[in-house]
Formats: sequence, C-alpha cells, structure tokens
Amino acid sequence: MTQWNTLTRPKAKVRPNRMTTEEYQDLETSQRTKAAAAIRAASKIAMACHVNPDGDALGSMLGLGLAIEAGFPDKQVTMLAQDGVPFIYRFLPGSDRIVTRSGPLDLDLAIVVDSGDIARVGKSIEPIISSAQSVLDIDHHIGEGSFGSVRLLDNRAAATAEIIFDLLVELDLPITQAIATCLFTGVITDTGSFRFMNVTPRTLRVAASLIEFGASPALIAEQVFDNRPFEATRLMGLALSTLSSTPDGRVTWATVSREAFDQAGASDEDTEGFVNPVRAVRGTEVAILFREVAKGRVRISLRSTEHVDVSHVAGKFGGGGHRMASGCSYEGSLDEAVAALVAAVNEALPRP
Ligand SMILES: [Mn+2]
Repeated sequence: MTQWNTLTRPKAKVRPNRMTTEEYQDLETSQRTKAAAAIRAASKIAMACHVNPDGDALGSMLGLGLAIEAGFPDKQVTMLAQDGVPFIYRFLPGSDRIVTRSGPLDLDLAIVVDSGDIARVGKSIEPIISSAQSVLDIDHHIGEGSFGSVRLLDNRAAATAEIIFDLLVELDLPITQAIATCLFTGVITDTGSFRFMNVTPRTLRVAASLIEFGASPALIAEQVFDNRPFEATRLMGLALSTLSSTPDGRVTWATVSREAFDQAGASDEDTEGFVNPVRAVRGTEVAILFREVAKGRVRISLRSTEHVDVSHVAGKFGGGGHRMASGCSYEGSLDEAVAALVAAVNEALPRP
C-alpha cells in the first residue's frame, strides 16, 4: 500500500520545500545566467562530484566538462572524483579523463555537481575545490549543505544532468552525442529508469532532446543495468539471504559482510544497485544496505519512499545525500551499524 499512498498524497506534502512556479522560474533563470557568466569568465576550471559516484554525478560532470572543453578550447578543465569511476560507468565518453587526485591547481572556478554538501567531494578533493576563487554548486537538492559563491540549485529537477542540459543551452554550447550520452545516463540512473516520484514532464522532454542529440537509451541501459560481473550477482544472492525487517515491515535491510565479499570473490564496487530489491519489498518505507568495506568500517546506503528524509538520518552519522537517497559510514562492527542505523531510521519514521 505504500506506493499507492505515495501516489495519492497531495503534492504540497510530497515536496514541502517547493517554490511556486513563478518564484522558481525567476530564481532559476537568474541563477543560470550567473552560472553561465562564471563559466565564461574562468580560464582554469576544476570540476568535482561526490564520493562513491553514481551515474548522475559522473554523467553531469562529464557532460558539462566535455561541453566546456569543446566550446571554449582555451579553458583548462580538470575533472575530479576521489573514488574514481566504477566499471559500469567507464563507457561514458571522457571517463578516462577523470582523475582521483591532484596537486594545487590555481583555479579561477571550481564546479561541484550533485554533491549536497561540499564535504561529500571527499577529504582529498575538498581543499582543491575550496582554494578556487569562486565555487559553483550545481545540484538538484536544496539543503542546509548548499555552498558556493554561485549556486545553480533546482529541487524540481530529477537529476543534476537535467539542470546541466539547460545550462548548456544557456551557454549556447553544442550537445554532441558524447555529451548527450553522459547526461542521459545521469537522468536514467537518478530516475530509476523514469520510474521514481521525481520524474516530471520536463525530465522526459530533456530525455527526448538528449535522444535527438544522439543518446541511445538501449545501449546506455545495457551498459549500466545489464553489465553485472558474475561475482557481483553471486554476492547479491548472499546479501539478499540476510534480508531483515522491523516487525512492522517499514524498515528493511540487507548486509554484505567481509566473509560474503571473500566467498563471492567480489568487491565493494560490485554492490551497486543491491539496495533496489531491498527497497522493492512490499511495505518498505526505508531500505538500508550495509557493506562491511573493512573490518570495523561499514558503508551504508539509505533509500526512502517519501515518509522519511534519509539525508537527515545519514547526516547524523556524518554522511549526506538527498531526501530519498543518502549514504554514510559507520566505524564499528556490522551488527553495531545495523543496530544504530535501524534505531535512527525508526525514530525518524512518523508514527501512524
Ligand atoms: Mn543526482
């Protein structure tokens, strides 16, 4: 019944922070003009996205980065992702250009995409970003962590890639097949293949335009969703065998222990998407995936179906993210992480 309730709830409750259309258009237009001006004025630019990057983080960074390089050949662009590019996203044009570290860069402008909070770029990247003369924050989440001297924020966009699309139009930059592929990947991953509550007519219009510019939904979906290593699927089986829930069924979780990683011969990168079948369990309002990345260190992914802002829960543990998808780390055993997170989520759940 959760899905039905979500679909029938009044819109005002679904997005409590949403501005009116007029306010939004005025603000967003001026934000976009300022963002475009900042990019035009800069010659040394670095871009960054969040740790444990997803399709939207990488697709948005690459889409904008490749477009700036193509349209402004005299600008220098460095693209940074502290955790590197997961295998399934290495088909993205330009992904081999992304670096995991850099020395000081003497930057005019740092552009951070999809990151919620500047700390989410990672400890080794944050000082590089903060050293820039100006910082441009481009995101589809407006939260307490928003930062930067220039901000292009739009909580109605399903993906940061949707915002980047409009920015490229504003900058009058050509959208090549490579750029369209990057941006479409951002949209398809952040919308769960156009199935999540965040999908709007604009999302589909942007996606349609990206197909016209050469993006292939079938080829992108095959690379991202049907490209799983054998070991990863074995690991998913082990993870799903740990499936648990609170007695009322509102919080559901699965764990991946060190032993499971070893038994399957898989690594943390192989856990991409494991949270989705957990989230799909009937009655689940918050789904959690726990991965024991090292003994005493657990990485946690949270997914919500609207009732709980899981970025707040992750924030309590030093993490962050978005209302419906967030992440954090926990120092301690797997059992301790489960106890702490399930209790925190339970506390955040509204009582019926
Ligand atoms: Mn995103």
